Amino acid sequence: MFCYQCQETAKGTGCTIKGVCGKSENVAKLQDLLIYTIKGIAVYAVQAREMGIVRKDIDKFIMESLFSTITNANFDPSRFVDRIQEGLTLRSDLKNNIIKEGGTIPDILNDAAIWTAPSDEFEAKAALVGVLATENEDVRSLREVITYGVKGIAAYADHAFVLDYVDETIFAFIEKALVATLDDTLPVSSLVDLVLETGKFGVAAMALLDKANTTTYGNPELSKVKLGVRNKPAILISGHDLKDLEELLIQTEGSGVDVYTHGEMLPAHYYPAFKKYDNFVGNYGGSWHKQVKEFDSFNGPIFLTTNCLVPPQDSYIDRLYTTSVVGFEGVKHIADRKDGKPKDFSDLIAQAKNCPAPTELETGELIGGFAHNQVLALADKVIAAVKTGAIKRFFVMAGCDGRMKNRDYYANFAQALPKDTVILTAGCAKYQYNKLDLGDIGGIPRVLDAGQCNDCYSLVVIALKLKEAFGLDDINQLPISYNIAWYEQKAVIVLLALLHLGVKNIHLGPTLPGFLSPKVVNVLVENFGLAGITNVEDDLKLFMV
Ligand code: SF4
Ligand code: SF3
Repeated sequence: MFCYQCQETAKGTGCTIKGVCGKSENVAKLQDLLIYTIKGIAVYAVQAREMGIVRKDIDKFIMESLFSTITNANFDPSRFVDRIQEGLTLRSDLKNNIIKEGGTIPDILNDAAIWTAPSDEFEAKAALVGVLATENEDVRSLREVITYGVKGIAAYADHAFVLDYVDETIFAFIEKALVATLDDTLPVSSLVDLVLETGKFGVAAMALLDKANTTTYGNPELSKVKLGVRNKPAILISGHDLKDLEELLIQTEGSGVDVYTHGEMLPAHYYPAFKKYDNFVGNYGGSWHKQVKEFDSFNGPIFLTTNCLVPPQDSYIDRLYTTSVVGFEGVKHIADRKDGKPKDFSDLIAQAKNCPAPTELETGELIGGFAHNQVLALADKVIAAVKTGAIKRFFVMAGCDGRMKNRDYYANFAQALPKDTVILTAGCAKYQYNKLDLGDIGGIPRVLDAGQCNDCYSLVVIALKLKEAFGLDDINQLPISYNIAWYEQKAVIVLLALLHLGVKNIHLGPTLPGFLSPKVVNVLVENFGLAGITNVEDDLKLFMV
């Protein structure tokens, strides 16, 4: 196997025996083959689209397949075998569709569009089509940046899709980009352009999801979230899917079972729509990698709606449930919605009733909900604070958390920041510092949490509004520094989105991606001032000049 799509990849260069994330060789290969399969489907999808044939089933399949291969989403080999088989069937169906509508299939097609094999030969096929099949390291690097960016787009588009928000141009781009990664004639310069275009569609996907979330559940607002527990049995929900949460709250209401959030579901507490549920108690624990300890002491059922799932411990595996693209062998899976009916959580609720209440980990509360609408409502105060010098600088410290010890850089950095600075955050990176007492500036908290990783979009909206308010021509003239932490492929699309918007001098850590070749790093350094991190002291000096 070879996988280097996440920040924790072995030695910073690639997992070759088993994933640091726990992904087996078998699953890694099947994921490679699934990506290859959807690239083949995309070949026909691009042609079909040119003929005016738009197939929702194809778009959905490609989107969900991409999402299922992101880090910590699905570890179940049988799900990938099924998906590849379904993909091959869909591919011939789409091909026949084109022929039926009068289209001509070219005589020479990429192998991705024509290969076929029985499932017992999938692994052998996968070995020929993985990441390393592209020999030139710069071409490979650019192809993978595009592929990982598209995985991030797919994840966000999928959340919007669940809420019935769809943008056809996003699907068209995903398909075009996938086909481009098969094209050996494409010059490096075109691949670089495509990387930036990927960022453009990352912005589109995040904007779409923002619209879907805020239209459906209201604008996030300044909220206090409890960290303690009550003395009632409960269900813990994690991941990013708000519709799953809504259905769970409806079904648990009045049942005597409480609901708590974990990891990236924390920002759900900021949405007005969920505040009416008395049994929606608070947030339990920290970011995704803490789950191996915290799921045990939660005592009740745990429901994983999206990434990040880590291979479960025996102590709670029988209380774990997955849904949609998430999966793990031997873990119960909640079936998708069918015929307009909600998902069925009766098994979780029944199990919860027989479990003890959660063991308390901490007490107190967190403050959050500073997405664009809330921050803009405070704009006068914020602008005045900048003008008087009470706020000297903003630090965007959004992105992911991770299990490696060197992530404490972010906690130390947050603590070392001068008291006249404000942290803007989104994503699970915040767990490194959101429970530190960093105080406030004239009533404005020093950590402003916009929400989930996709809510980085909010931070961009805020930056653009500040640019306008200060009458600046360039977003880079604002007193904002970017010290972003990344882990998986949603963070890749957040980075590409920021680059597309013209944000310069982003610092990315804790390490630069292993999938960036030295030459590609140079392009990003020269054109965008991209940099890594060093140590808190030196980085602070650099940022505060
Ligand atoms: Fe390794 Fe990350 Fe790939 Fe898992 S997702 S196999 S940790 S590079
Ligand atoms: Fe976190 Fe997995 Fe990236 Fe959504 S939950 S930011 S790592």
